[in-house]
Amino acid sequence: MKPHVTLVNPAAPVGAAMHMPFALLGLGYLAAVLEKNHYQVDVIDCQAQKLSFEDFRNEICKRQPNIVGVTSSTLTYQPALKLIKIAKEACPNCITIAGGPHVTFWDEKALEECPELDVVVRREGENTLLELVQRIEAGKSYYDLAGTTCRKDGKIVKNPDRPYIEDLDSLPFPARHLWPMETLRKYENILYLTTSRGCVYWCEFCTTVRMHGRKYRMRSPKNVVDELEFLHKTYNISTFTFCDDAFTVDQPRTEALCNEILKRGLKIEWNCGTRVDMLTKELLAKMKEAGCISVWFGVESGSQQVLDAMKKGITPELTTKVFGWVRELGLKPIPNVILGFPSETKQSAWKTIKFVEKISPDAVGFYNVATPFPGTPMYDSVREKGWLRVTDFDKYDTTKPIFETPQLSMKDLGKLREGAFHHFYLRRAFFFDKRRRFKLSTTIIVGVNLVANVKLKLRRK
Ligand code: B12
Ligand code: SF4
Repeated sequence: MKPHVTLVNPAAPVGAAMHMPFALLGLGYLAAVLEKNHYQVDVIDCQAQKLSFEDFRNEICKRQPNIVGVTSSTLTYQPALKLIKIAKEACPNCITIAGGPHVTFWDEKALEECPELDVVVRREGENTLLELVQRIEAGKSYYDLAGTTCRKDGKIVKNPDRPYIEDLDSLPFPARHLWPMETLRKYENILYLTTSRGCVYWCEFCTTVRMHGRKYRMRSPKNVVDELEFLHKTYNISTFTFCDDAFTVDQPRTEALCNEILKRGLKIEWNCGTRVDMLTKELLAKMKEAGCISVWFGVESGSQQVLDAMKKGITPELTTKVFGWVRELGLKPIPNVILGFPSETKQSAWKTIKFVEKISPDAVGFYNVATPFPGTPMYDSVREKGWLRVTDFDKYDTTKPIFETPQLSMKDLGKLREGAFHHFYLRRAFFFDKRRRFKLSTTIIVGVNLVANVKLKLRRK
């Protein structure tokens, strides 16, 4: 009998900062590969469907799958373990699998911490999950399966890594039809897709490059635009977000992708994220012509010393120059910032806050708190130095201080982040901007941020 597989996305812990729900690409790809191989597969997205643990129990009880695969980031790791426990109670014969950027680097610990968990799939999951399901179907053992960590005779066995998928065009498009797409579009009328995996940089805080490899693997422009066209026709949606960490690593490919969008006459709008050192003004102009409206950048810091400590490989001068080009062309640049990276001081943090206000006076700044995710050099270093103070992963949502250094306490870091938001929204330049003046949206943004900061303060007391 062909196994029935249920893939699960946990909800974030209560109180964690979270994005709008959407059809997750990781689970979407896994489901699509299983469907292509004629397996029965469905998705329970606890976040999108607003399911409590008890709702999940009822849902999984009804479905009685043979295999339950749960995804998790660090933030959703503990909820994921709870779901796995519930799944095993509700379907005692099912095989439970966990995958994603947290368990990839927490594999042995996850199996120790959760007796109900049978297998961890590390890194990219499509081929590993398919082979695992095929072996289960054939009644074969899977204890030696590349890319997994599992149990054998009461011991935890870590099998070798599986090579990455080189030909990304060979993958089917994510199985978004397994999500309640009409409900999701009420949250946001945007679709997400990704055109590459991996990155050529090696930033100290980054999980992605350690998950998907220090090599940029790309889908062809034709394959990407086929997906855009398919999504546009199927869901009648015209706004897209490219989730790639660095969309423009291969600039000729980005240009070819834009040309393909233009050639097919697709009337769409999109945004993407990239590095400031991987763009030219000409490429930005081409991107705009092809529908790009805004670009996210990992600005991270306004201090060269902190950027160097992060191994980010950029300078504030280059960031300023590229933000200038982006604005000149009428695109919206959005800076992503990390406050509190080891070696940060109050002075360097304020330098960053002022820097961001200078280069991006009108776009909302994203001030993340440096968060040491397992698998990164930052995590190892913070632990080795004895700086780690918060080990409850439910708090790892990048808004809460997790560690302190001799240069910066957690209390100061928390205050700096609050200060950054207050400063950003209460500047004359923002509030009295003629284009925005008297707008309800400005009042709401400022109000929401003030309330959030007051709540944060109260929680900390
Ligand atoms: C899109 C995105 C989001 C989206 C959706 C998140 C999601 N759960 O997919 C949103 C905007 C909501 C988001 C929010 C956050 N994100 Co985010 N996000 C990404 C991003 C850019 C792309 C994810 C993606 O689609 N990748 C492409 C797919 C194909 O890869 P994948 O998701 O890794 O899935 C593969 C494998 O992991 C594996 N796999 C995954 N699940 C499972 C399950 C099973 C059963 C199996 C077998 C295999 C398997 O197989 C999949 C296919 O190959 C990644 C970076 C990246 N490139 O991955 C960061 C990333 C996942 N995010 C990160 C972070 C930190 C966050 C936030 C905490 C930040 C914040 N303050 O908002 C929150 C936490 C959200 C949450 N619920 O976990 C970190 C996670 C680090 C960690 N250890 O947890 C990453 C890796 C970025 C980074 N630079 O380090 N994020
Ligand atoms: S450039 Fe971005 S994706 Fe690449 S290693 Fe640095 S943070 Fe990660």
